[in-house]
Amino acid sequence: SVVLPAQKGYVPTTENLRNREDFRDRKFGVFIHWGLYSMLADGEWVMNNKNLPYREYAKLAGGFYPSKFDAARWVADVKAAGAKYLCITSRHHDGFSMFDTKKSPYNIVDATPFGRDILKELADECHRQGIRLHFYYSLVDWYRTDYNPVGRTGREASRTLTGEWPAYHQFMLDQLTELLTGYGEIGAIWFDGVWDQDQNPGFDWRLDELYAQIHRLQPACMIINNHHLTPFEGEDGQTFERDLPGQNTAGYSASSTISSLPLETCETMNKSWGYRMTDTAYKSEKELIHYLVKAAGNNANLLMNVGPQPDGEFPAAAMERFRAIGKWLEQYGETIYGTRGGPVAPRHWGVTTQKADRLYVHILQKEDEVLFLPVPGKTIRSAKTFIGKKNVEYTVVPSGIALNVSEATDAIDFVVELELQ
Ligand code: FHN
Repeated sequence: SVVLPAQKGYVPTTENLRNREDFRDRKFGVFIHWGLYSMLADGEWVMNNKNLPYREYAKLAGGFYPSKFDAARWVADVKAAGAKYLCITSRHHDGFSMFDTKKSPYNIVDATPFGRDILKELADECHRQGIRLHFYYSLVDWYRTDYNPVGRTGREASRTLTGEWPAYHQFMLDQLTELLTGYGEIGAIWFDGVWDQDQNPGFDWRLDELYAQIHRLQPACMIINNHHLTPFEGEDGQTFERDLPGQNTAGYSASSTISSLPLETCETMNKSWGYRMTDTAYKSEKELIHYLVKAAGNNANLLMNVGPQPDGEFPAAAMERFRAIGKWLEQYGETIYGTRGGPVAPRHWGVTTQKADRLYVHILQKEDEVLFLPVPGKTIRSAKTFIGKKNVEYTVVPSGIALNVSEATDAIDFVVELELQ
């Protein structure tokens, strides 16, 4: 019963609509969860999960010195993975700002010996290396005393809660202003945490004011809000956490629908967002590539997470997977980048993607010798293996196209390329 007013009467500008299509074309992004919590190596929720007193937790800042952080390296690694955008936590639920904010001393420049604005360094590199930059921004704050007291998380007895909500809202507004005026062109602001107040009847996040300010400062900037609901007016994209659109395995609200806005699925490479030393449960290269392909077949992007170490490096296991995906994309990128979900709904065997007159049939799991595509009325010029361009036999019938895929190999993704008439 949270009140979530939309940015009423929002009409996206031409630049915004262009940015949305550009976002869709990029298909693959890297999500970065990095903050003070990384030092405790137990995930980004450690403060809440371990009931850590916020004043003690804040002292981590005095020891934060990621000596190996190199923005150029990060962006180069993200590029080598084949990703085309990056979304980084500007401030997570712990309330620590990873940028040079003037609105609170609790930030990476003023409170750590490192003293560098890593968001600025990253922004400069992203702009230089052609990677689109998105900022994650938490609505929840476990540090500030003016954060609304009645929330689901982050409470701990010693904390004085004043609930001076308007001051907190103004703080967010001011910080968003800083993020949209000091870091060049921002592809998207990615909100998180609406759920923290969902047991607080009548609570109003006043998102409409935040949205209006973002669109006023950078009309092209997309607003994505990980609220797990059907998008509200004022939003420019829809994200699905650990879920392909419509799959609804991760608590996506039953009443929500898939919108016509650009879609994105975010997922972790292991099981954690923030760095967790004990989490070695990394998905295989094949699983991750399959997830990327399935996202594309569902007309969505994949935002794949990495949790950098406290020293500022990406974990070696993540780097291995980055390189593997990058290598795969070097070969198969044409069937992913710039495509949209194809005309055949995702199936057990795989998905289809489409770009101009090309239809790519991604066989992720070969089932039969003949694969039937229910695309009535479609005629094709040719059917070829994407790799090697060998002719694939096919039969066109009124209800669709039957492909002879008896020669499909057990490649990670066996792609048949159809040239449409
Ligand atoms: O609570 C956060 C979590 O720490 C992480 O940031 C993920 C990323 O999608 N979102 C929240 C949970 O919905």
